[in-house]
Amino acid sequence: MGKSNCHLNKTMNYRQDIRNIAIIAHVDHGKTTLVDAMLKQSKVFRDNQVVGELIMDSNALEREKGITIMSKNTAVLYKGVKINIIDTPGHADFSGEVERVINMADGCLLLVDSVEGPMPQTKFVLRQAMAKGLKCIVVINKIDRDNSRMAEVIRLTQDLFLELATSVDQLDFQLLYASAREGIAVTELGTKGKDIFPLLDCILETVPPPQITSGPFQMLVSNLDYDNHKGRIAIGRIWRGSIAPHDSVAVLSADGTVTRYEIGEVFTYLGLKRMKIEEAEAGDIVAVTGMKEVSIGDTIASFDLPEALPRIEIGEPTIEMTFGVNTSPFGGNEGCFCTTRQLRARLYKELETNLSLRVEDTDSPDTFLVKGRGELHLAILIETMRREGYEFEVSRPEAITEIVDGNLMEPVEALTIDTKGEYIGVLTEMLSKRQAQLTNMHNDGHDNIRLEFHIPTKGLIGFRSAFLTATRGNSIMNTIFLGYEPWRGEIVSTRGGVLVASERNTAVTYGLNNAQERGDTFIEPGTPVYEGMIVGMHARLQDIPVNVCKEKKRTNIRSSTSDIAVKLTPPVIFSLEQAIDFINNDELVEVTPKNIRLRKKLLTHTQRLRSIASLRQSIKA
Ligand SMILES: Nc1nc2c(ncn2[C@@H]2O[C@H](COP(=O)(O)OP(=O)(O)OP(=O)(O)O)[C@@H](O)[C@H]2O)c(=O)[nH]1
Ligand SMILES: [Mg+2]
Repeated sequence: MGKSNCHLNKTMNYRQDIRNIAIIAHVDHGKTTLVDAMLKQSKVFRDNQVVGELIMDSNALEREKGITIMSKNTAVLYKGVKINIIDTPGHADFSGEVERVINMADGCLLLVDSVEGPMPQTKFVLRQAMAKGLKCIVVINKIDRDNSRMAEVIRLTQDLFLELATSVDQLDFQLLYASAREGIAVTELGTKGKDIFPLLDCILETVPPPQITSGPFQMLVSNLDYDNHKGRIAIGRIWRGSIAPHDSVAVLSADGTVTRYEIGEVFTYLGLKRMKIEEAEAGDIVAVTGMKEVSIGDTIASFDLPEALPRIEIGEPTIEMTFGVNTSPFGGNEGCFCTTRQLRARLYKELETNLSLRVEDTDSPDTFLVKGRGELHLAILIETMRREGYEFEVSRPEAITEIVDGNLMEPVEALTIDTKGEYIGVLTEMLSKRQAQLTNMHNDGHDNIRLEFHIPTKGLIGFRSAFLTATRGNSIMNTIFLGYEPWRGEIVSTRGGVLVASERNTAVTYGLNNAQERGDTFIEPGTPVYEGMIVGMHARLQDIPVNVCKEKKRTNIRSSTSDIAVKLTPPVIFSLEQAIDFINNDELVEVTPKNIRLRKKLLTHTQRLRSIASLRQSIKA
């Protein structure tokens, strides 16, 4: 391959020794498990190396939740060809990750679960892949499941291609069947598979090798990493030329500035390792060090010819909430980083890698507005910060509205629910209160019902936990962003009131037992509480102050606390996501490395009464 310093003298070429593929699918359809199989069978590990499962889900939260949150690179060697693989998350809240990395690939594996079939996120990611012109291989996965509906799933997948294809050749896709968990893939249904190699062969045959242009170096930064010794690491695909340590490059940033750097080290991927190499050429996916300031979307180019590649486009966030310094009476006691300065720095730092996130300062110096793709997107950020030692408070998530031509517009999503006949009534009732409109209903004849709705994003906030309770965990829901539509008016909150601690002290069994006569409690005896902290909920609308610290008067010796303890119902303990889902506009979630507390914004009963009175006044006026 001839190298040229003159960009006018471009020659097109292909690198037969590389394939770049992204693995895309709806959540849980088996992407990361398939990557496991490819890694294990292509022998990138030592024979005795213990590698486990879902190897690419390396981050602690990913392992706990069993989902992929960030897309990651790996590579396998097969028949002398390096297949660079990009594993992506399937949850709609992290779809920004798919948009971010998909342009490194020339082809994609679209996984479809053999039982669930194409789901909302299957459509979203396939549309992304088609827009980028990726060559698609469809893998019907989980063929080992005994209730798989192969013919139906294939038909639905073909329908999806018919709907989304922008050219005829996109309709022509390779179809394989796999059990990622068993590590097998076959090209014909009914044949017995023994390994994953038919899939790797199919990748070599159908995914075009990277097309490269000769000329000075040019690469688009699609991901960033950080190493204490090496500093910032920029990851991306080389589109033109080659790169070696000590090369002189320019970083072209969003605002048009051009900064000169000397490349430190150059790495490529193999298995879970980054391998240091002397030179990398166009078509490969590499990681390079040496740049102090570089962001995702920037172009790194030869200093002789600093030409920028088109920046990565990411959809806008739909949900916002505030992150503020913890103003509770317990504020500053449990975290390592509690100040405005620390909170602000951490949030703005997140923007470097979390591309679909937005952070804005607000009128209040202690509070920041954070915008994301969904409740889970923001909840993962909160949980990550909490584990890093940050302490702060967050507000209820709100849908982000826009004014277009003088009209108030709000985000609307498609909601798909897979359920049983017995729940249709309760679900449609719950959803109509949340301004959802039923758009489709399908019964497969075995009482498996699929309901499809259009629902404003604001109607989805707090819906997931109510949904799980109402269907006793027997149904699955999925959402996908549709677009902005005219504002449909406020939704009346259906949540009941809360039990609010009336003094600062420690909760005791006797006090909690009294509180349980009014509703369900959230805390164990021995929990420190403060005035204004939410300690329970009840069915009626208004909030009730309760004294959970009240001890029984010591008059009757026989009634020891033990006989009361028997009566105490176990508390309802919220996860972080449930807590965020639960709170109303006049409430906050206090997040510390040790605790998640719920509180009223106004801590004293008098303050709250006054605020209600003044609200009534203003409504009257
Ligand atoms: N029965 C069966 N289960 C599978 C198969 N492949 C994956 N699974 C299971 O499906 C679940 C999800 O698998 P993952 O590989 O994490 O799915 P994913 O697509 O990477 O999920 P996200 O990254 O969160 O979107 C896990 O419990 C897997 O064990 C398969 O071929 N057969
Ligand atoms: Mg995954």
